[in-house]
Amino acid sequence: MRRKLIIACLMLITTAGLHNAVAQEAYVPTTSNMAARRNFQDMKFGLFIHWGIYSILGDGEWVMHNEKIPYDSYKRLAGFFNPQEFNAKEWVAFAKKAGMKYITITSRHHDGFSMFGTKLSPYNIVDATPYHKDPLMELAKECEKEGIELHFYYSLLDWGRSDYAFGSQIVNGKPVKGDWDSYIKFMKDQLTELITKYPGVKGIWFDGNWERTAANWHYDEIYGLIHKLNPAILVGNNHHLAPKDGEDFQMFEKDLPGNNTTGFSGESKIGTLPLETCETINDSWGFNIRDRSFKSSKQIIHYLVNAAGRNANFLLNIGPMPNGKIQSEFTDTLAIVGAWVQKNGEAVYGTRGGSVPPQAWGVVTVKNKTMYAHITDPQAVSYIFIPQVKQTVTKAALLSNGAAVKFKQQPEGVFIYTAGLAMDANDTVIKLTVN
Ligand code: FHN
Repeated sequence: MRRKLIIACLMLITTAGLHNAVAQEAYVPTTSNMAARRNFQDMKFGLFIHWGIYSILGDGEWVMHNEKIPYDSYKRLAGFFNPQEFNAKEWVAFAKKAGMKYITITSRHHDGFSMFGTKLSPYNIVDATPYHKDPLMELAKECEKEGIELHFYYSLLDWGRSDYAFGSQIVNGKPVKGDWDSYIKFMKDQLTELITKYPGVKGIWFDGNWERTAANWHYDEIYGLIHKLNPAILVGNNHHLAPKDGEDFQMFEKDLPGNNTTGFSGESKIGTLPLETCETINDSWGFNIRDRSFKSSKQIIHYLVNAAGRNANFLLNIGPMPNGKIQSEFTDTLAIVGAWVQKNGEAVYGTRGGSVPPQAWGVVTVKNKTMYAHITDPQAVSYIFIPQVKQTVTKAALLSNGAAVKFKQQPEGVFIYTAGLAMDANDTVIKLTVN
């Protein structure tokens, strides 16, 4: 009997040891995940959408917090949210026309309101609004039909739920108030809904870690669950830190990788994962009725090209209005961007950047045996110099009209002579064939 007991104990210890070893094993992405990462990098341009009940107030997605609106008062907005003019077809067509290949939309932001039909909280668009419909389902179906990838933004931070207990002190990885285990379970259950109910979801974009840096977010369980439900789903987290185990892409907020003008990216060391950078079309994420700091089509094209040259995707944000429409300033500007991308997309989609560091005149993207020099800042010189070109350049031509461009290759790089060339006001692309 005693011997049996000792053997049972030994077995338990060994199993626990094995279990620990498994739990600590580093994440190994599947083949399907690696293919999804490559596809993600090929897409290059995405539409970010911040949309929620806050749009009614026309003051951005932080309005509840910034204006110190009590949660119970803020919640009343749900009763007025009735976006009768929302049309998934129009949104997807708008993204496609702009040359975007994927959409990342807020499924739940920091206000805790679920913009999808969830069974896990009555505070959602189907149950708590007179609209009673699920726009994310409509969007998912339309995206799938139109070949646009859909990713869901998901806030880790929640200003209203009692189990999250916003403002609570964190001790031993948990808020002192609230019920952390219940909150983690709630998120896991909602993520399961998002991944299993909505067709064709390809990515989850987390945000809000920065509010509770000392908390144990149980990412091993959360990321593990997502990859168990669908190994190809790309997980990213806007924690403003170096990538963590289990993540599939790294994002930067309002800064190109390597820059830190906003102060968010001080600790965002660039890792080896696919990169994405997000920026707003004006100065706001959620609809802001007073914000008229619209970026020009040229600024947006430059952002896209500069991201591509740094090997990153560009996720451009808009905040739709409470009626479900996208304001004309955005549609007009993005139609111009789309026309440019239509002509020059070859030098953006499917390319990789980073083999040549950014130059004062612009950046370089590469696809197979072709290099694209993007001259976004022509300056007052009659040539540009591309350093570190190891392959032999056999031909140089303007992408826009195929006209031959003079060049000279030296051991330290290639000189491209631009005098007399038909320059593009946004970005003059010189196509170099290399072998
Ligand atoms: O607080 C959010 C903000 O509302 C918005 O969602 C952006 C998007 O990158 N992320 C947070 C700030 O880091």
